[in-house]
Amino acid sequence: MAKVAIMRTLMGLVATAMLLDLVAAVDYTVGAPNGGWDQSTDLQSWATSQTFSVGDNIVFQYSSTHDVLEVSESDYNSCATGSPISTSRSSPTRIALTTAGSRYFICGISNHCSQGMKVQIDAAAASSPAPPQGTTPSAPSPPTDGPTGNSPPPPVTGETVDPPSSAITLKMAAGSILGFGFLVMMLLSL
Ligand SMILES: [Cu+2]
Repeated sequence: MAKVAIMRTLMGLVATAMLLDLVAAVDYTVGAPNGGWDQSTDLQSWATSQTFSVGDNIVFQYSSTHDVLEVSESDYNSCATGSPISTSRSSPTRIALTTAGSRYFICGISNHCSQGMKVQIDAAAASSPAPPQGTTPSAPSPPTDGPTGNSPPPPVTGETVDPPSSAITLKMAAGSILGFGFLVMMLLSL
């Protein structure tokens, strides 16, 4: 009996975690969809067109002729590559935005940074899920008696806004696999 209760609790927890993961986190592929981590993409315009929040991830995808250095603001401004906070040379590089604030990334190869291969990421505090105007998920009204003919069609409330990056599907897949693996491990240990 206890096992069944534990299993149900675990399954509920895993399902909840997967759901929260799906709703909350967004992967932003740098420069996507029309560009990338290279010298020909207007990376600053890309960054300012996005809204990054704590919990999101920044994903750099690049060829072997580039790398990713996280640097200080002053090193970012001067394209100084001598003392990076971190260095990554194997694409894809995935950066988790764990705190609010600004982070600075440059390419450390040759003079790519001064050619524009740099991006500032401003992460906002994780926003509470305040729905935009007009989509307030109010309680569904009770069904009317028969077809009155003048009630508007119900709004589609289950529709999610497409994230700016298509990488959310990868995130969902990874979360599902992790959640399922966790569940199996817990069941085996019982
Ligand atoms: Cu480069």
